[in-house]
Amino acid sequence: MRFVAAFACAEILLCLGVLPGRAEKRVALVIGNSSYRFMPVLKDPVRDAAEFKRLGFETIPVIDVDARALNDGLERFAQSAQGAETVKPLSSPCGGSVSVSSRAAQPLSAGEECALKPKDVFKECDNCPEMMVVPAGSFTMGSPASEAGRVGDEVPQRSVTLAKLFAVGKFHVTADQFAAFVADSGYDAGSKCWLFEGPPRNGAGQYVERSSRSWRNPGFSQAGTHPAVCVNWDDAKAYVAWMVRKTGKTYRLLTEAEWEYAARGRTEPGQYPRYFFGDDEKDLCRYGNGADQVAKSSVPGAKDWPVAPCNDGYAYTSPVGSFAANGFGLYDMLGNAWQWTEDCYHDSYNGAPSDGSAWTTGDCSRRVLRGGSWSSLPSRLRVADRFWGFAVDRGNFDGFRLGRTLTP
Ligand SMILES: [Ca+2]
Repeated sequence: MRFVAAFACAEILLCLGVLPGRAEKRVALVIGNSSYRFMPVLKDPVRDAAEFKRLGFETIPVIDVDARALNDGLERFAQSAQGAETVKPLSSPCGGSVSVSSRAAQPLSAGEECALKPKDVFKECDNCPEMMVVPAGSFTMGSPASEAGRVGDEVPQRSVTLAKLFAVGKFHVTADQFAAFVADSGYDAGSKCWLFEGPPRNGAGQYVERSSRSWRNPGFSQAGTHPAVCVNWDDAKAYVAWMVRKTGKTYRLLTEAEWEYAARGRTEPGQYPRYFFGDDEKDLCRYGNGADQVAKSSVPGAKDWPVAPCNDGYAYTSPVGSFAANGFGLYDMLGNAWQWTEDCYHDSYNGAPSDGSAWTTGDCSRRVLRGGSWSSLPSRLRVADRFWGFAVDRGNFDGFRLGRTLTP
């Protein structure tokens, strides 16, 4: 029996050889095609082929040829390698990377998806959100008893493992992106929304539901690059269903565990600071848009808010990506607009899944919101903080970002 090893293989260089000491025959197939868009190009396939020949390989060079000649080369290789036993390749057949700047906005091919690695960014249709690949890992979900501002629904702490890498919206879904969905699908996202309103004279404001308010007109001025707000959980799910129809891919909301993992930006269990960047509330204004000095001075009814001791420049929503990213390269994981997740709300983690999946049993009229918003005080911007909303309610502080399962 011939015993053949594959080694030194790049995407477009396939080589088989016989293990030392058991040599009968060595065969190398070198494919160099400079028009491959998604694969690293061999710098000098002609030299590579010559080098294999010098090493005693029967070499089949297939370099910049048409489909027929490529097939001929593959056939010759198949005949020469017939009966050979292949030992595992020393490099992955999915070695490349995918960059949003170098590819068209179209669904990923199987090869592109296979090649993804953490911090790769892709976009699968025009007007669709950019997706960031985050690594697999484990983390400690919930907050320790010692954490300032901690609330009772953040316990018990537990270790959660995300066994596979997955993709997370680099930003919130923006007003422009939501508009593209509405225009394309005819979806009706309602005309009533909860707002924070100040009293006619000085005094504390309150949250009220108003008609004639929607994502188009949330009660403050927005550019298309701001997060879509006044969207309820059902609206977010409708957007997700549209993305699935449009791309054929596994778009979805993030699970609550995935959200907290992605917001932490850490892949090891441990005790973490309150915010993904540390504990100091003064730094909040570098990493996100929360209730800050400018909100306190310009939002009617907010003059008594115990806001962050800094100025982030925005009283209401801000353009997505205006602040520094976290360790996974994700923007606005704290502040700007609360983010709907898939999970039904429970008032503790007793019985919660530990594999990163969504908790979808129990009372599902309330769904989990995470991350805080432009109107959130520093304690509500803690990564471990949890909030909920009725799935049917819209608020001008609520938005969402996408998740996507990756294959394999
Ligand atoms: Ca702010």
